[in-house]
Amino acid sequence: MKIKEIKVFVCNPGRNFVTVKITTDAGIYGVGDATLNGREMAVVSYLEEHVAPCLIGRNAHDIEDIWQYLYKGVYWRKGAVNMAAIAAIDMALWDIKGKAAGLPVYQLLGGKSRQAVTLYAHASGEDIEDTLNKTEDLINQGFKAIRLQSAVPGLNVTYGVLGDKKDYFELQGNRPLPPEETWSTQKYFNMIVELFQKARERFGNDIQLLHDVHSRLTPIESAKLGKLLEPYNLMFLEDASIAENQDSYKVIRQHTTTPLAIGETYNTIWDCKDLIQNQLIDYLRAAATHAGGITALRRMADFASIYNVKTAPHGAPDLSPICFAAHMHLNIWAPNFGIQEFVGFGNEQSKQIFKHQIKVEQGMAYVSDAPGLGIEFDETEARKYPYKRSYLPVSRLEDGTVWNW
Ligand code: EZ4
Ligand code: CO
Repeated sequence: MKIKEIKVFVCNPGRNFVTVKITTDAGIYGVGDATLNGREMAVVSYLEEHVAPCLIGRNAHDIEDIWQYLYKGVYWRKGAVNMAAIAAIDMALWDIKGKAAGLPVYQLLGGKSRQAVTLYAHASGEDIEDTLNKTEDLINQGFKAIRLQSAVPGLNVTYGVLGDKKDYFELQGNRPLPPEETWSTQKYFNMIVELFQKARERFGNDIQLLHDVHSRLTPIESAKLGKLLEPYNLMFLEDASIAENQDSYKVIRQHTTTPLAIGETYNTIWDCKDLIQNQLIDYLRAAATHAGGITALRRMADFASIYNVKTAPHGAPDLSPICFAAHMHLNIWAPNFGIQEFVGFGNEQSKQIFKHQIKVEQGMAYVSDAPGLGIEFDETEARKYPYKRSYLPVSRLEDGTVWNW
């Protein structure tokens, strides 16, 4: 079964998505997600100019060999653009193999380790009361784990809430230049403990609570936050600090028993090898789209399992539903799966482009039993919503210093 054609699509049904479609001479095709928010066209060009020509005529069944060929053969290993391209090719090849075998991808990985995938939803509010009201709505929908974010009083914009989100949605996925946001650790600390204290008062101890710091704190500030939040028993604290220096998590770890999660920006196992083998984290958030696909994530999950680290794949709206489908197969298989982030399946336009049978009920997701990844990509629908240049925001301290991001 030879690779005959590789096409790359960029569509924007509210957000940009980069999709790869591989067609074989057997008529079977597969799809993969290569979305890299804010740098989409770099991946498109990388795929079209540099990756696709090398793959035409190769055996579509040779997933491992193609992965190694692209990863090692390039000489310039790793990197977000490179790994997103490899990831999309890899996902599409798993999709093809599953379709050829007549089996869903999770069966090719080793079968189910569980019947359903636990999800955590987002409650992002303009103030504490708003966040808590949104949390209550999600509890009423059946979610048992919820990520709480709240705007920081005194800052013009807080990432992911308030100004940031409004700006993004009003412009309909088009931010021609990066907006800038201000950060103050002091102001954040004044809000964050109250948020979780009130959440526990209102919702009791049975619900799992999570929080994403978006890497805005230094290691010692993270250590302090972890300690302050211990009474509220978080499932995990995400991206407390940047860990380009993986040793920096030793500072956090030695001070707090709040579980730690990191990894949504990671490209390879090398970004988290020390974090995992020194047991400095509890959950690995690497995403199939950004860390080299199903082949790479399977390997990372196995490595993490040796050190009691669970998987908790990134599930933000800037990953396409193809990535979510890939995660579903990994999640239902991985013995050390922890939890999956979930923000819905996008708007109506998105749902017309990406069609699948994943069911969500009472905060749990049920994998599709369709062969392959179990997701269809409608090219004609996608063409109706062309690419729009759009950036993630940049963060600065109040004195103007570019801050951790
Ligand atoms: O900042 O997907 O856990 N989710 C997140 C997201 C990310 C965006 C960046 O591309 O942190 O909001
Ligand atoms: Co995050």
